[in-house]
This record gives sequence, structure tokens and C-alpha cells, in this order.
Amino acid sequence: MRSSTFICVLTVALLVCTARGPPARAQIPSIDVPCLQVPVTLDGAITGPEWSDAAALSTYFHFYNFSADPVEYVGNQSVTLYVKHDSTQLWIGILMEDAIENLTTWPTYPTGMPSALGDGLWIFYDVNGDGWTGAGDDEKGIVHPSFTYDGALIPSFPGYDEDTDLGGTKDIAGASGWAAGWLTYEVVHPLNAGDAAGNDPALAPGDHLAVSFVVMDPEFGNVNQVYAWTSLYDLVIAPCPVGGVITATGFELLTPLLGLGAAVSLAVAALKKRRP
Ligand SMILES: [Ca+2]
Ligand SMILES: [Ca+2]
Ligand SMILES: [Ca+2]
Ligand SMILES: [Ca+2]
Repeated sequence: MRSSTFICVLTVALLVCTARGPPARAQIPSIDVPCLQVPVTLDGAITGPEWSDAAALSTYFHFYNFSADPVEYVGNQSVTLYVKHDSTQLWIGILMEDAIENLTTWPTYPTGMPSALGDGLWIFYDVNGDGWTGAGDDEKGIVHPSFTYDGALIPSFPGYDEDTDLGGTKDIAGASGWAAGWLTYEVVHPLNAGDAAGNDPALAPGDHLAVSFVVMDPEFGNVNQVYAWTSLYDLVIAPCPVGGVITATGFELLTPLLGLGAAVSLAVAALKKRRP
């Protein structure tokens, strides 16, 4: 399944790469991706502490209108990126300032896709490790409110395809939501899906992989070719605690120990008070 939107996004990605050229690995900022302790509910809303234990990066998306000639800068919106893993899956959350969110009917989308879609997020992984995103790399996406996509960048026209068309598997789940001027994306995919045909990452704790994010916001410039993107970040997948991931159940098991610790502290304090 192909659509003009994905072609446009790919064009943006290639423009970015061409303009900057393959950067040296040492120039890429790194993000230490911690091992998950608080489970995430994929519902397109950040509720309670579900992302509080993730690596968090606050920055701005700078948007450009690619339907203008020449391409013009149209402004920025603040964003926070969240990333963490649970030893088998990578979890990504994005909270982006977005004053208006109107779902748009996309006549170019093929049959089978939702008729009304909004903003989109694309995630590009430098799977072949050459320092930029192009043929041989992975492309995953989510379009608000309900469409997810697992693709691969390939050498032949049009430069990308869905993993399932290439003999691979779709390996992404996600949800998005808009409320009170903020758009939220929550996405998860395997660290290693075992899908070489789809150019998917093959990560394990201790590994690292470069990633860049591209977002589309049609309402920002009232056209459907308004994009912002990040530079490459090197995701460093941290080892999990010895004994496995601390899950919600494990956290509850720790509570009596924490209670014991507090009791010991109080007892020590009481003993100190009794000293002359
Ligand atoms: Ca959530
Ligand atoms: Ca690459
Ligand atoms: Ca895949
Ligand atoms: Ca893929």
C-alpha cells in the first residue's frame, strides 16, 4: 500500500540527508534509553507516571512548507520525546504542541485506509549504520488517529515499500490523541522483530542505533505538506536490572521492603534521640 503522503515524507527525509550529508557517528547526540519500570497504555494520552521513567528530550519542531516554491519556514512547536524499552520492545512517546487538529479527507489514500486522517509521525532508523537514512533503513509511521505503518527504504522506485510487500511483517502498534492544544503519539515495536526483509532494527540491551523523527502537521500551514524533522539521535539501549525488568507487579513486591526500610530509619532516628 503506497500513498503520496509517504512519498512526500520520504522526499523530506532524503532532502534532509542530502543537505547535511552523512554525519560522523561522533557528531550524533546520544540518548540513553532506560529499561522500562512503569508500563505504558497505548491510548494516545499520557496518563499518570507511564512515561515518567523514560528518557525525555524537550525541543522544538521547526516546520517547513514543502508545497511553497521555494520551501518556506512556517514556525515551530514545542515537543517532548520520550523513549524507553522493556528488554524486548522499544516504546516511544511524543507530546507535541498543536493548537488545531482537524481530520482531513485524503483522496489519494488507497482503499482500506481510514478516510479521515490528521497529523503524522514517521520514525527512521539507520539500520545499516552508514550515518544517514536511505536505502537499507527502516521507516515506521503513525497517522492520527488510527493508521500505523511499517515500511522499508529500498533502492528501487519509489524508494520505500511496506514490509509486508517485501516478504516481511508489520511490527508496530500505536495510538494517538489530541486534547487541549497538544497531540500525543504512543508507539511500540520490537527491539528485534527478526524481520530483515522489512529492514527492521535488530537490537538488544547494550546496543545502539541512530534514529530521526519526521512529523507532518497539515493545519500548521493549512496545507498537507508541512513537515518538521529532527537530526539523528543515537539511541543507546541500557541493560535491564539484574534479575529482569521491574514490572508493576515487581514494584508492588518491593513495597514491603520499602516499608521495612522506612521502619529501620525511624528506629535508628529514635535510638539517636535517646542518646544523651
Ligand atoms: Ca497512554
Ligand atoms: Ca542508513
Ligand atoms: Ca517489520
Ligand atoms: Ca520495517
